[in-house]
Amino acid sequence: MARDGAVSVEELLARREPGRSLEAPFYTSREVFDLDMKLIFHRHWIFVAVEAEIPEAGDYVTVEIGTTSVIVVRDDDMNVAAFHNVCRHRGARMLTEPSGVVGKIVCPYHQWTYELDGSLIHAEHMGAGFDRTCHSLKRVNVRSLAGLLYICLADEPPADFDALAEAMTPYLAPHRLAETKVAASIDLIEEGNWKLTMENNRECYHCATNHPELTVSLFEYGFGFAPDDADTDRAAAMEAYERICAEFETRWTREGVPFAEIDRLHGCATGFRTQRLAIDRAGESQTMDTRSACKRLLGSLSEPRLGGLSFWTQPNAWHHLMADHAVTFSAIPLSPDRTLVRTRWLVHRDAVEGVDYDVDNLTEVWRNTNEQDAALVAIGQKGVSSPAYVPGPYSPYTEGLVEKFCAWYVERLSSALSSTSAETA
Ligand code: 3BY
Ligand code: FES
Ligand code: FE
Repeated sequence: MARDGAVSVEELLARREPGRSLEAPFYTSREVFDLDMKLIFHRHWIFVAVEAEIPEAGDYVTVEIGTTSVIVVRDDDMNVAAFHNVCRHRGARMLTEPSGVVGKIVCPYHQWTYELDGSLIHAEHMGAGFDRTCHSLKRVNVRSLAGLLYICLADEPPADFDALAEAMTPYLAPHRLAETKVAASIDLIEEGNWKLTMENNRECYHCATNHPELTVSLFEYGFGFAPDDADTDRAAAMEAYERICAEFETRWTREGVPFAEIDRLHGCATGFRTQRLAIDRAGESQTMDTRSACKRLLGSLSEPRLGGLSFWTQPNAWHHLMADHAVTFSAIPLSPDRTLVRTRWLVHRDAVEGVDYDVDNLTEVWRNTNEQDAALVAIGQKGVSSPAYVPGPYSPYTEGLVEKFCAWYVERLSSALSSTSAETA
């Protein structure tokens, strides 16, 4: 596959140097973007929503991945189902709002009507020989991971989601995300390629100077930091951090919440990583005073001082779960240089706004942090678009997880391209 008569994407992948950022076309070219949509976003498990957005039968959200629109709906049996948002008559998009509630799915064009299980129950003027059963909505694979909803647009989704679910369910379960409600939700469009959004998320090299609100609660060592940084004398700070971690481990053990790091960020289709991390000062939450933002704790947790469980999935998500609230993030590519970052703040479903929590206080840290990250991604995109850009080296101490993101991406795209060319050979 030749790109503008220049180096092919296969060649760019083959010559990618581990430990350095990607070459410019990975962030700027339409051809790579289209491959990303086809081979990454249409073939892997993508985090798109939370169960709390669709608590009742008929509640739905629509999700746009490139030109593909998906309806994620709570069906009449209270299960989560997902369908292509494409009418089986002449293909019209049926639900055009980002969210809502429906009794049945009715196409606005000629009123073909579908049950929430996707079956077509009404289609006027189609004649005696018309078989409704052959015209159900096309299903999309959907899985709830303890309340986090992942879809996969491939007919045969990667089977290793089961391994992810098995490993992660004990970590997520105590927070009972399926019993939360969405207290706030913000969509932010970053002016950068989705991989710049993800790379930025996978390091905290930039935190100390760019995130004054986040660094009130966050220990930079937590985020994939490899000790023994030859440049800095951190021995005393690391020792203090380790003492604090030991205190948290005692509380985590008492509370019965798993905390050991799991890192399967690459080498598999459904890459992920998790780690329960200490929080600075009061130790409770990613808030401006590091105390719980919500009085009602999640699930049956009784100890507010639990730090936060961080959970990252390839290719497009990260989550932070504390004792009192959780924040979920998804990145959805819009174009080679634009990415939607959707953030949702979840609190116990019985928590009362104004009594148990204040939305401004709950959202202050990540509202600001997201804006700061968006500005960083935008300057990143501008820089990599310059002819002067050449891939630069990652820090071995603070950017190990960025490398793992890129390694996963290069691995997945290369293997998808080689199987695609084998199929067409
Ligand atoms: O949310 C995260 O996981 C990363 C790490 C610290 C900053 N950040 C956006
Ligand atoms: Fe949907 Fe005709 S396109 S009813
Ligand atoms: Fe950041």
